[in-house]
Amino acid sequence: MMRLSSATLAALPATIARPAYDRRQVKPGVVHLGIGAFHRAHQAVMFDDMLASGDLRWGIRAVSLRSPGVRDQMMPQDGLYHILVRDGADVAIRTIGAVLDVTVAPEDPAGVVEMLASPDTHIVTLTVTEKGYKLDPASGALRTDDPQLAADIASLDAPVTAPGFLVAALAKRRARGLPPFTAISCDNLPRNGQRLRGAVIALAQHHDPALADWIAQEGAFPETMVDRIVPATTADDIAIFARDHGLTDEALVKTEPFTQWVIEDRFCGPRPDFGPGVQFTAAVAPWEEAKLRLLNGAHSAIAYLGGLAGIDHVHEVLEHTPMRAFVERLWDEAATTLSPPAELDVAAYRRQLMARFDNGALMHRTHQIAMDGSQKLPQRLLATIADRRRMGQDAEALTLGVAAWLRWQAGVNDQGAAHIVDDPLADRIAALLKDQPDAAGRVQAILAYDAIVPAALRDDAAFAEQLTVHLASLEEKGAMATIAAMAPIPA
Ligand code: NAI
Ligand code: CS2
Repeated sequence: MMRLSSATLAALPATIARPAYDRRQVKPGVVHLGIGAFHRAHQAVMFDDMLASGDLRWGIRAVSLRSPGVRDQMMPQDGLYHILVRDGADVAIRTIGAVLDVTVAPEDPAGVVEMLASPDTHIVTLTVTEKGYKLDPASGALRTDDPQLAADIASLDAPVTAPGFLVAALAKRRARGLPPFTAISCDNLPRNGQRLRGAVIALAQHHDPALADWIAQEGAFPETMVDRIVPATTADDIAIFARDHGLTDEALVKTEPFTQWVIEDRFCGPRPDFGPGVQFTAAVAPWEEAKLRLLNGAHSAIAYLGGLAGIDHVHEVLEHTPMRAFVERLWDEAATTLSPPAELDVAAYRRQLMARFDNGALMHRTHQIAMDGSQKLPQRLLATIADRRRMGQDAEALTLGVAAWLRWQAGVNDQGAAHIVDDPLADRIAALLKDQPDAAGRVQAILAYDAIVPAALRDDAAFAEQLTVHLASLEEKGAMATIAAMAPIPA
C-alpha cells in the first residue's frame, strides 16, 4: 500500500485538496510544542491557509516533549497528513503541508532550544495539555513538587518541561540580541496566556532575575480561546482511510466543520494575517469563559456520567432524553455566571453545541474526555459553581458533574467494569478517598484538597451536602437512575 509522502502527493485522488504552495520555499516561522491531534486539526490548518495565501513565513517545526510516536508517524510522510472534516455522513478531506518536521525533544533538547532561538522563529504555539504547564490547577502556582519542573529549576542545560524550553531559548535570544518570540498557549486553560507567562517568568526568576525582567517587559503571551472538537485518531480511522483511498496516512486527524480561534492581539514580532476562523481581539476572557463553562463543562459531565453508565461516545450519551435535559439544566446554571461577548447569542450557541455533540461521525470517546479531570474541573465546573454560590444560587446539575467525576475515581463503572483513572493526580486523590466510610467522608476528603477545590467551595456546607447527596445516589443507583431522578427544572 502506498504511503503518503512528498513523492506520492501527486498520486492522491483529485477529490483530496492538497497544498497549493511549494513546500520547499516555506520558512519555519513557527515552532509548536505538543504535536498532538488538536494542533494538526486547528492551528496547523490556519497556518496552512496562510501558506496557501502566499505568505510563506509560517511553516511549522513541531516538537514532542515526551515521545516519538507522532514523529514516527509524520516524518516518513515528510510531515504531510490529512484532516478529515466529518459532519454526519459528509466528509471533506485535505492534505496539510504546514508541518515541516517533527523533533522528539528528549532525543535532542539542545536542538529544540536552538530551534526556538532561531531568528526565523517568530511564534511558538503550545498544546501540551492542561498539565503541561506544571501549574497548580486551583492556584496557578508553579508545581515545584513536580520532578520534571524541579529538574528544570536545577538546570536548563537540557530542559524537559514546556516552560523550561521557553526560558532556555529566551535566554539565548536575549544573549544574541534577538527579540523574544510570541508564545501562544492553545490549551483549554482560563487566562492561558497569563498562566504561561507566569510559569515562564517564575522559572526564569530561579535562573536569572534580569532575564525574567526582560521576558516580562519584552515578551508576549496572548490569551486565546481555541475550539474544535478533535477526537483521538483510531487504528480503524487509518485502516478505513487506506481502504477508501489506496494510501496509508498514519498521522491523519478527524474533526468537525466548526473551528474557532480567538487570539488577544498582543505580539512582540510578526503576526500572521489569518483569514476567517481566527478573531483578533483585546478581550478574550468572555469568549474563553463561555466556551470553557458551556462546551467543556458539559463535555466533562457527559464524559463521567456517560462513562459510568458504560456508554462509550458523546453522541450516544445524548441519545438518552434525560441526559439532554440534564445538559440543558447544566447550561441554565452555567449561563447565569457568564458575561458573554456582545456578539455571542448564548441560546443559539447552546443549540449549536448540542448539534456538535450529536455529530456521531466524530465517535468522540467519553473516556478520552474523562482524562486529566483534576486539571479540567477547576475551570469547567468548580469555578462555575463557586460563582453560582457567590450569587446565592444552587448548582444542582453542575454539582452532579463534580459528583460523577468523584465517582469515576473509584475506577469502576455502574456495571462493575474497570477503567483506568488517567490523571496526573490520580494516586493522590485515591489516597484521599481510600478508607473513607461513606459518600460524606469522600466528599469531605476531596473538598480539603486545595490543589483542585477553590477556597470558596471548601467551606460551603450547602455545596458539600449537595455533592454528598449526588455521590451517594451515583454509588447506590448509578448514573442514569440519578439523572432520571433529578427534580424537574422549576417552571
Ligand atoms: P493529544 O493527546 O493528541 O496530544 C497531547 C500533546 O500534549 C502530545 O504532544 C503530548 O506529548 C503532549 N503532552 C502531554 N502531557 C504533556 C506534558 N506534561 N508536558 C509536555 N507535553 C505534554 O491531545 P490533543 O487532542 O492534541 O489535545 C491537546 C490539548 O489541546 C488538550 O489538552 C487541550 O488543552 C487542547 N484542546 C484539545 C481539543 C480537542 O478536541 N482535542 C480542542 C481544544 C483544545
Ligand atoms: C474535551 C476538549 O477532551 C476534552 O477535555 O472537552 O478537548 C474539547 O473537545 C475541546 O475543548 C473542544 O474545543
